[in-house]
This record gives sequence, structure tokens and C-alpha cells, in this order.
Amino acid sequence: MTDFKTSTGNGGETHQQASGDAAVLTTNHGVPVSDNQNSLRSGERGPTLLEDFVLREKIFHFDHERIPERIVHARGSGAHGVFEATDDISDLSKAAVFTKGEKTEVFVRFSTVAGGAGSVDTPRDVRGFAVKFYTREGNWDLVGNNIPVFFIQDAIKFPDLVHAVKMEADRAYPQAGSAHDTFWDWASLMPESTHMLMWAMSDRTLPRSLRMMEGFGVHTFKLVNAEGKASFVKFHWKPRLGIQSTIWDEALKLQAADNDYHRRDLWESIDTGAFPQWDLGIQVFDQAFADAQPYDVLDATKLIPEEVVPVRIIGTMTLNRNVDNFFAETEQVAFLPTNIVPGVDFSNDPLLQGRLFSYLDTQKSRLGTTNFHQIPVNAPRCPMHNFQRDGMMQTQVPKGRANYEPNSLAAHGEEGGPRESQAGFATVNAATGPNEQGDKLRIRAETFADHFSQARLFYRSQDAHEQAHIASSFVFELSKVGVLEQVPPRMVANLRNVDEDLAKRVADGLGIDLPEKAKAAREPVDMAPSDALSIHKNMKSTLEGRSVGILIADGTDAAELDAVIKAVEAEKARAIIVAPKVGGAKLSDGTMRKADGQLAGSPSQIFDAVAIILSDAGCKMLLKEAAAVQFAMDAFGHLKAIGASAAAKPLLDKAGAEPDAGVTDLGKAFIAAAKHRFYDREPNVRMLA
Ligand code: HDD
Repeated sequence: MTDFKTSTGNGGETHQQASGDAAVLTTNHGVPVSDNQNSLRSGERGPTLLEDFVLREKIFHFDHERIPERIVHARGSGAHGVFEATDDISDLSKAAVFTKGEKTEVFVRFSTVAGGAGSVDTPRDVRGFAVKFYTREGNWDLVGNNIPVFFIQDAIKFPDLVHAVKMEADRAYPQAGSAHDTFWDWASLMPESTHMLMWAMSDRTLPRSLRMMEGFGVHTFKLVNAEGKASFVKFHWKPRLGIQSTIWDEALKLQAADNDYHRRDLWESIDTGAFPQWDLGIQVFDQAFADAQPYDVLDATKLIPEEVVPVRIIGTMTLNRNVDNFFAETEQVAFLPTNIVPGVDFSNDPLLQGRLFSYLDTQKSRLGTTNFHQIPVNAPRCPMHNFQRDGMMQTQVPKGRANYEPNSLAAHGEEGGPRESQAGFATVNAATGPNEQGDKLRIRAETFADHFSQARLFYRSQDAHEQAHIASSFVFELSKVGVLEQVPPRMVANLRNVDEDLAKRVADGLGIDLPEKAKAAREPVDMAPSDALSIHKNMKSTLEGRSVGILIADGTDAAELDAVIKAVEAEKARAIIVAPKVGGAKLSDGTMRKADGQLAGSPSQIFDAVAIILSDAGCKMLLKEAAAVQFAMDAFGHLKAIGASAAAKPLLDKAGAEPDAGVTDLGKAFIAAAKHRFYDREPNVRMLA
């Protein structure tokens, strides 16, 4: 009989040697396994035996490895961290998590919305921003997005929204994108989605990094202090690295360059100790303020401009630990808007109210058991006691007879179990909003009727480049609408209520006549523009947390290369060397310099700025390499800084990278330029709507 264990080198002995002192391989039930290469057969070439419990268990478990993916937000990346409260807000909230100086463990999961778990990281899409705070008073989940408003006002529309945006029901495409018939059919028939559409068509949905986007709790919530006094609140996450987005052409090309662009970026930052941080901010207001606004604060399609109610920073979150296992943690984490702690409370926002129902169902369906709270990533870090018992996959072993209350077991010397506490969560009992009490009505409040004023506010708060991006996104997306010819004009008819110029640009871009203006449920009003809504007006002049790609080839000047690397690293950015061969290039001083990435697999879209350091001979060689020409062409087209050695000029010329403020030599000017994008360049490189 042939012994594959020895003759192939794949056998148990060889494995043990390779893994040193590794633990002994066992079955799930602890039985040591002697052969993990061959199943048990009846004769050397005979059929496999039913008796082979090792094979059966291994394949059985493998066959059941997958659980249902999330219906939305299926693709995500998670990390552990800590939240530290930095301000005293005890006058507003009694929550322990907000006690000044308190440190609370957190788990965060960022996600795209529409695509499946294996889809790409950089489609035009909203990003989920869900934070689980393991507070000493129980878990608090702030399950938000990177956009402060939502598509719909009432949770009853959520299944329609999700069905419309996900891949179409019969053909199962497109994956992870809204540019298709059914989404725009639905959206053009839902005027209340217009405000969120403005955000979705802006560069907010093209974040450069998960570390460089804002987060929002979206709904109005309540803070409750020790006296039971409630205030309204909206939650904001502000990234320490500033907000930065890519542009559409870059995001498209990133899909080809690196499917895992955001996941990798998050992992590598944490892995290398560049811990991402966000400040938590609150906008606090009262009923009198709410009543005085021209919109309803319970309407999730509305925001409160920061210029009207400033954001007060109350703490900082630092993500400092990658997960040990993606499935066990990032996939199994279960967020519930109903996870709330004393000191915070819900509002009557009808979207939030619907969410309070939905998430519990989802977790049971995804994780298969009502005991999903026992999975380590979901379990509270504080003690947890109640009389809930049994159920599938019960992993705890409650002791004694106390599985009911009231009981008098203690009188008999037995464990009686937990008791209610006055300090426990108590719903705020005050008139806190319109329709707090009243008749049962299947109705939308009249105060929810204005669908366009804030869409206009958003559009008019953007700078000219951002407005051009929004108009162009509408054109791109609506151009992808196929047979439903009525849809683009219907959408443009809605946009006329937002801004006539925007509607005209979109109609022109589509090559259609300007349709009649859609009748608005309520005429929009002009609100004072809010600079806080613009990315460009808030971008940080920094290289921190970013990366510079440095293209080199044989003959590159060693001193010039080292100077650029040093200058980039001094700014807390990463210098990544790209060369035609990953083994590296032979520099001017005769030394070999290893590359971090091979040119063909490291296009310039994965960097924030590029340096091209070539000798005459190196440049001559790269003029014949399309990937090198494309490297410069895309960096220029994506409005990035390009620092180049004098000898690299022919490559820039071939790439059409004309001299401008962002095209510099390799000195200080390059580092200064690399902190910015050159949006003024854009009209020279592409026609925008
Ligand atoms: Fe939701 C997941 C955010 C409205 C129903 N939602 C989910 C996640 C985020 C959000 C970040 C992913 C959590 C994770 O990483 O595991 N959802 C929002 C925001 C909304 C919103 C900011 C509006 C302000 N969602 C919303 C409504 C409903 C749902 C109105 C249903 C009535 N959401 C779900 C869900 C999901 C979910 C189906 C899928 C996976 C999950 O819950 O755990 O229950």
C-alpha cells in the first residue's frame, strides 16, 4: 500500500515537524486525529466508509460554514477600540459612558449598503458606521451612517428602498450600485428621498478611507439626566484625519486596482499603530427649538445645520485592535438600535421606531438563535442576569431553581436571582414631540411634507467643483437607466424644486428637454447655506494617514529617493515604492532598492499623491510601458500632486500631465502640494455636467 504520508511529504509527521510544538489536531469532540490527508476506504481504491467520523464531521462542518449575509450592509470591516468621554455632560445625561474620563470598550463595523459580502469596497454607496459601546450599564449601539439623513421618513418604506437599490430581482445585477432602472424608478417616485439623493450623488459616497469619513446617528434621540430631564440630541462622529473623498473616475478604477481598498487600509493603519480616531459630538436642543424649525426634527430626511446648533465634542474614539477572526467578530457582530442605556432614549422618529423592531428579527435570522447575545463580540462586558432561559445554542449554565420572579427562594437559603433597580432604564415620560399621544392614525404628519428645502440647502452649500460632481453623478446614474424612459425626466422634474441650474445641467448632460417642474407637496424655502455640509470647505491640509506612491526604475537617484521618503514619513504618511519589478531597481549608487509594489499592480489611484523619480535611461524605458504612462495620467486626472525629477518630464508629457500648481519638482513644494487635491485642474481633464 502506498503511504502518502511519507511519499508526498503532506502527511501528519511532516506537518508536525513544520509546525513545531503545535497542539494535537482533534475532532470537535476532542478525539486526536492521526491522519488528516486520507479518508477511510474499503480497500486501497474502494469506496469511502460511513464509519469515517473524522471525514463526516469535517465535511459536515464545512458544509454549514456560511450564515445568511446581512440583507443590507453585507460587506463590512470591523475593529476594536476604546471610547473616552472628555467632557462633563452630567447636566444632560446620566449615562456612565459619558462620565468624564470614563473609558469604554467599543467594536465598530463600517460597511457599504447595497453590495453582497464579497463585493468591492469603493462603489458609489452610503457607508454604515455602527458602534457598539460595551458600557458598564450594558451595551449601547449607535447604528449610524456616514450621511446625516436618510432616504425615507417611515420604516414601512425600507423594504421597497432596499429591493429597488439592490441587484434587480430577475437578472441579479448590478451588484453594489444604484445606477440602474429600479432604483431610479423608485427614487424618482419618492420626493422625500431627494435630500439624501443629493448626498448620495456627492463625493460623500466615495470616501478615500473609512478613517476619513464622518459618522452620524441620523435620528433625533434623547439625552436624559439624573433628574429625568430630557433633551433632544443628534450624534456626530468627526474624523481626526479630516474628511477626504476620491472622485468618481478614481473610485471606478479603484474597483479594479483593489477590491479591498478600504478594508486593507483600515487593517494596515491599525496594524502599524496609526490608530484611527473620531471625536464624538452632540447637537443638543429642546422642544421650543424643535417647534420653531420649518421642518420636523422627527423626520430623518432632515438635518440641523451645525451653524444653527453647533456640534459640541464630548469624547474620542480610538480604534486600536484588529479582529482576531473575521467571521467570529465582524460577521457575527449584531447591532441593535434597541441596545440603549439609562441616560439615552429614543425619539418618536417613525424611521427609528421601525428600526427598533427590525434588527432583533434580523439577528435571529442571521445567527440562528435567540442566544446570539452570548457570542463573545455581542456579549455585554458588565454582569448580565435575568430569567430568560434555554433556547438553541444556550452556552451558559444557570444554576439553581430561580427561573421566575417574584420568588421567595432566598427565604429558604436558595439563590433568588436578580431584582429590578430604580436606576435601570426608564423611558422618558414627558411630552417630547408632536403626536406623542393621540389617535391611531396611518398618516404622515403635515410637518414632514417639505421634501426639497434641505436638498437645496445641501446643494447650495457646496463649492462649484462639488456642485459639478453632483450634477455629473446624476447624469451618470440616470444614463444607466435603460428601458424606463419616463424615469430620467421624472427625476429632473423633481430636481427643478431643488435648484433650477442643477436640473438644467442634468437635463443637458442627459440630452433631454427640461421637463415640467414636479408639483411639490410643500413649496421649498431657502435656508442659509451651511459650510459644514461641504467636504472641500472642511478639508485638512495634511498628509497624515495618507500615502505617496513613488515610481522608480533602474538608474533612479538614490539621494533624491531617500529625501522624498524622509520628507513623506516626517508628515506621518506612508511612502510606497513602485517599480517595474517587485524585486526592485538598481539605483544610481549601484544599490538595489526593493519595491513595495509592482508597477502593473500598483496604479496611482491607490495613492494620495505620487512622486516619479527617474533617470534619463529609466524614463526612456518607461515611455514604452503603458502602466507607467497611465500612472502619471491617472494621478493627473484624479487631481493629485505629482512631484517629478527633471528626467521624468518626457513621461509626464506623454501622459498629458501639463504644468500646474500640483505638478512640482521633488523638493518642499511637492510635500506642500501632496496635502491637497487640485480641483481647479478638473475642467482641463474632463467634461463635467
Ligand atoms: Fe439599518 C443594518 C444603518 C434604517 C434594517 N443598518 C444596518 C447597518 C447599519 C445600518 C450601519 C449595519 C450594521 C452592521 O454593521 O452590522 N439603517 C441604518 C441607518 C438607518 C437605517 C443609519 C436610517 C437612519 N435599517 C433601517 C430601517 C430598517 C433597517 C428603516 C428596517 C425597518 N438595517 C436593517 C436590518 C440590518 C440593518 C435589515 C441588516 C443587518 C442587520 O440589520 O444587522 O435589520
